[in-house]
Amino acid sequence: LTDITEMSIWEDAQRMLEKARKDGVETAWDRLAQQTPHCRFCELGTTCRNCVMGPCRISAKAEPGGKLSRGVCGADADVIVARNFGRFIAGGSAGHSDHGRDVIETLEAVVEGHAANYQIRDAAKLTRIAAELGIAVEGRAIIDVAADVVDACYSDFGSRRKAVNFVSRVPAKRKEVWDKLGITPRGVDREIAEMMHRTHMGCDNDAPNTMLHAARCALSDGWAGSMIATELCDILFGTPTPRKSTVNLGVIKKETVNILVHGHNPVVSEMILMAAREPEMIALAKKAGAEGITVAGLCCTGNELLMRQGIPMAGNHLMTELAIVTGAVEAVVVDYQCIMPSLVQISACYHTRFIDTAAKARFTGAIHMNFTPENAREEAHKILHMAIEAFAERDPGRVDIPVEPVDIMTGFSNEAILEALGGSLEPLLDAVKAGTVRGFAAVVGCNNPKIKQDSANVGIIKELIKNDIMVLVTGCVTTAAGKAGLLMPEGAEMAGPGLRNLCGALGIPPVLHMGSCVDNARILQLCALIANSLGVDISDLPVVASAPEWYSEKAAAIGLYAVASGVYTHLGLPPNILGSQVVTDIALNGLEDLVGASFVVEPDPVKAAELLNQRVTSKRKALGLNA
Ligand code: SF4
Ligand code: WCC
Ligand code: FE2
Repeated sequence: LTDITEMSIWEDAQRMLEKARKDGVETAWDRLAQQTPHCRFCELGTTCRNCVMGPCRISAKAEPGGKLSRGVCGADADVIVARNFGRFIAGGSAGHSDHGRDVIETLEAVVEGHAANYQIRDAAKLTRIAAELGIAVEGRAIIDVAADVVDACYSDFGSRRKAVNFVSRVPAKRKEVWDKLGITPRGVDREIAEMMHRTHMGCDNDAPNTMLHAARCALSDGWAGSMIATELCDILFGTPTPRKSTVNLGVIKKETVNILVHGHNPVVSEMILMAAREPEMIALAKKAGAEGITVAGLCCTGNELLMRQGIPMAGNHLMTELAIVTGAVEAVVVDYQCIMPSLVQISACYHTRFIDTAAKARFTGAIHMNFTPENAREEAHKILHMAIEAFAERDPGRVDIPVEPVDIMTGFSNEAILEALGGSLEPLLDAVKAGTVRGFAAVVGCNNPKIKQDSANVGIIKELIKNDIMVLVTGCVTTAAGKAGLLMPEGAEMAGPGLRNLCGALGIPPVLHMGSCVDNARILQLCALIANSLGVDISDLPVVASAPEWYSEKAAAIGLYAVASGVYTHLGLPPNILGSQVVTDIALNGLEDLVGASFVVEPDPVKAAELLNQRVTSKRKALGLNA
């Protein structure tokens, strides 16, 4: 891969890739070329390192029972692939859920009175969630209610429950499916630890059984870990409401001190933004010769601040390296997840300060700030000072900001959607029944340098809206959709007639931004709300999902909890499971019989959209609606 026009569909990316070459900066695409071809055994999922009798590998050509068909312990390809997949899912579930736990700890610090800079910004939502969790709210101080919510959320992580709290949101028919299979999620840490246990040598040596637990583990992420992260962040930072912002590398301004926030947990980035908006900081920046301070987002912490505060988005996963190459970034402030360690080296090529903030996600060569709910404001101030200092070191001769920003709309929480509809889902359901909106597709996930950046993300969305399927985006697909003009009401011109009319009437885009990756929990909840109001299961709805350019363990966990919740889910490239026919069959077919939905793998965006469209059609017909 040497042709820059084949690496990304975007002008800002292509221009920065050229500059990176000129500046001697290595990117993920360069390293992918060095790593290609990848180890075939690992690609197929048939290597095992779970004990030191190995490592073992199963030959793709091995006859059953023949040479190299089993590891030293006797595990065959099916067992090894299922175990590897199970641990992959456990990793992703752990990421989202530990993030959720950090948010609980922040709310707890507020309750205990030692996090002066955080507060309960949405008390009404806190009361609503408390009532949902069966906590008394009448006549009680909000802080006491919050204390009980903290306890209830912590209890979802342990071993004392038969089911996590928000299973109460799940349609009855779905609960029956889970109970019958024994995959109702009980506790987040429990399901993750059990996955590690089962995949130890000599435990779960039956691939289908391991796969079922992988589903349970993923469900504990979607309906507890991620859902808690979303709900408690709304309580702490405000429930998103529709607002306007901008996107692409053009949001980085020549004239301002530029700070990029990257990672996932808004507990850090909210404080950076708060400090950057303080008049004394802005005055300091002006004294240093800048016109002001820009805080722009990368990946999901960017999505969190975009949804709630309307900050501009500089880019998604594969733009994180390229954003620094503009030469106009004073500081990159990271928390955790999806942060390429290469950013430390790239920052060092410019005047950029690379600052990590989490004890659990440190980067060799970074400036480390130990952020806690207690010291957040002081640490944020120190970071602002560093960024302003760095501004003086910027070399104007090396600055290139390649494009003008594109306008976007954001902030479509379920609460905001309901409000826009006048307080009830009925108008939307009527539109679905009439076929104005034929169905919904959640298009989510990452970038992966194996795929031309955002070609599939944008390609699939465009095809879906043409077919009057309303698209919901989260995570890194957001930036892709935004850059393509799909997050503005005018984007509806690219939609089919039904969706175009509806968007025109409501003044909304055909693609709704619903948040970060943990905010896929919002989409789960929306599905449950729709299913409950129709008295059906989620798997009966004309709802589909897609992760066209996914790369991470977390994305796989999201995909699996979507499927296990009844949503047919497309992946643009397969997980490393193809070395087992049994596991591959379960993922692509077997799950359909078990949970009423399955995965489908298709690299071509047009073909993928057609498969999703067919699914929507068949679900509509089964509900007795016009196709
Ligand atoms: Fe090999 Fe079995 Fe050990 Fe895995 S668990 S490394 S297959 S001996
Ligand atoms: Ni979520 Fe994927 Fe982005 Fe990371 S931030 S790259 S998991 S979509
Ligand atoms: Fe994310």
